[in-house]
Amino acid sequence: MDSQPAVENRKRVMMFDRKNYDDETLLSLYKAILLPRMIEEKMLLLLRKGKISKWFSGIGQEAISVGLTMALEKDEYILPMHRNLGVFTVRGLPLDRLFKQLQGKFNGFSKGRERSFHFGTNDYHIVGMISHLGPQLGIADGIGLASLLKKEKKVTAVFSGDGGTSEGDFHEAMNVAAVWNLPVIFVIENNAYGLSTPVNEQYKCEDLADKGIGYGMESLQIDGNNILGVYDTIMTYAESIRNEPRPLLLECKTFRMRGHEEASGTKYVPKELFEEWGKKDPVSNYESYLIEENILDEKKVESIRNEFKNEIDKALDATFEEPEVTAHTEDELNDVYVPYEQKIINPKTDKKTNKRLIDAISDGLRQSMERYDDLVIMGQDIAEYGGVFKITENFYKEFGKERIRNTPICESAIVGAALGLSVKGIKSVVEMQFADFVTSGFNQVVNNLAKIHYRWGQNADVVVRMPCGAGVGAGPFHSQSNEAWFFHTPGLKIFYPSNPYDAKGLISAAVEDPNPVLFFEHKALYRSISEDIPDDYYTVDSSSAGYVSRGDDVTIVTYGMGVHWAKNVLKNNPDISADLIDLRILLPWDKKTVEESVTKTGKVIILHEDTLTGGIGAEIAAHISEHCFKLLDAPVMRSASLDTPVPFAAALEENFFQKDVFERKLKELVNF
Ligand SMILES: Cc1ncc(C[n+]2csc(CCOP(=O)(O)OP(=O)(O)O)c2C)c(N)n1
Repeated sequence: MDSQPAVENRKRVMMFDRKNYDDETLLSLYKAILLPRMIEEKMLLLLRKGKISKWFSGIGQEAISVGLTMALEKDEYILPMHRNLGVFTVRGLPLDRLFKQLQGKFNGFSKGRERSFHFGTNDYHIVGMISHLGPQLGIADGIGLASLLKKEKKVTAVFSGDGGTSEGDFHEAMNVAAVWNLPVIFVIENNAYGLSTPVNEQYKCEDLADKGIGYGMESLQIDGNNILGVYDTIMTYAESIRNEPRPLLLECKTFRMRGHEEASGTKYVPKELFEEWGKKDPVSNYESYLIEENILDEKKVESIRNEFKNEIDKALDATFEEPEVTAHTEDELNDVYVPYEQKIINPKTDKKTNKRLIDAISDGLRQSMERYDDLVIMGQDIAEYGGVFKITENFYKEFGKERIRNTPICESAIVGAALGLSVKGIKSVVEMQFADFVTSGFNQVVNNLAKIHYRWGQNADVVVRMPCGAGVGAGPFHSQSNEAWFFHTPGLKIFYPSNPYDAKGLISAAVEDPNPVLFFEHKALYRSISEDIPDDYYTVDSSSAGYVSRGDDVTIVTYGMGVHWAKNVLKNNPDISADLIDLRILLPWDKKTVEESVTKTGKVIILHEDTLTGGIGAEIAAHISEHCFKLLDAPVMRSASLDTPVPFAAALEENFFQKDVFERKLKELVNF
């Protein structure tokens, strides 16, 4: 550790304006800012003794977390970052539970699964960060949107560091909040460094507050070390925003008085800066001010300190007394998804209409909108334009533009916003214009939607619709089958219907499911297949695969377009007697049905449109080889598209699919 000047300047250099705030308020602010400081001082001691592992210090920045949290109402959401201990202490989280969280104990807030402040708690209206910093901001948009939709007159506040403002997520979240007039306060804690990077290497504009102008939102810069200033600013703006919803960008100038984290040192920070900012210490300046105002005296300071010291020591004792967490595999696996037992809903009448796959999805979505009167659909061009595939055509007339929301081209912020809606108990469907574009929201899907339930028990009640697949001459970026990217991520569900009946029943089932579902829709099937499907609302079993045909010689496991390719090959080869299994649900996939069939046939081939290497077929093949080895009469085979990007020209695209290879391999397998 580098040596740093102590922060114990009793001389006051900061000016305070108490306005009309009474003594009691001023004193409560003092207590609120002192507690996190004392906790941190204790933590730093423990760190040196090796009793705790890592610490991101907020010393010198406490006025921001504390002033803001004190000013907001208790049920207004705050989305803090890694230096915002004050948010947690002001919200009144029991200290022993908070310390247990910081120490990875079971009785913290994440059963030992998360580090330090990477957790949330709806009891205290806090949504914690993930390591990636920026994705927080989009979630705040969703919570703000929920407040608007519920007409709640509430403000949401979200934090970013100066470093975090360089992320695309910052831009997207600000833009969405501005366009939608969301009641969100974006707080930048500008503490001069992002890890070792000084602000002049982070951004080019004069002040970060200036960025607000570009987004068309109000913005201002304040002294982040002045607790009264922060408190008063938030009090004033929060009240105004509650009544006239709109975003605010608030840049709080402050300084990071310690290293990025304790082990990383501060060699790169000029000593003079510590001296300069040490004088502006937010706790000692405010304490001196209150003493001058006769609201505090040395005796009272001592008694408050003693009280806090006892509280902290007691909570730490309880924390260290709790044994280290023990692992129970079943409990770990059980918390990946929010517990949910699907109740399959049958159509009320026998009435049926012939529908194409695209109409079936549209039908299921419309009826889901009727069934869940707060369900929101978000996507690019989905309102008046009806979406590029017209799946939501005219929806806005029936359900309004509040619930059928056109979005800016901000995939990350919108998936984040969907998670924010879920925090507030609102279901949502996000339409990716093309499944390919999910890459721009990838982080939110695999790190936020997928992991949040396991991390701290919050579900992500979100469906992401994924128009996918090739065969439409659309080239490498409008044709991909990218289900395998998500198949590897615990916490997600993947539905992939191959026919109109399943498509309607599964989109409805996806909306019913409180877990995050990626819903794949093959574009080339949208208008090429149709069948009679129920007019009424219904859901399809979302835990099992389906048999398309039954036979004895061989098992074909496939899904999506593969089902149609396989059907065609079997039609042309009536002598092959095959169990054709349509997986329908790729994650978690139905092992039982596949194993049952392989037990009968002893031969299996897995077929998919996605490319071969690392595809879903690889996992299924590995599973069968491991668990059904003794039942097999031939090697497990796979057939998939070429390991290349999807080409544009028709002849190349057709070759990419390698359909003839499937037919050849199938025959080889049957004759093995
Ligand atoms: C996407 C991403 N890139 C890099 C990092 C590594 N990292 C963690 S914190 C940090 C600096 C953040 O700086 P800033 O946003 O200013 O917040 P501060 O730590 O100063 O409070 C970096 C680079 C990360 N967590 N996430």
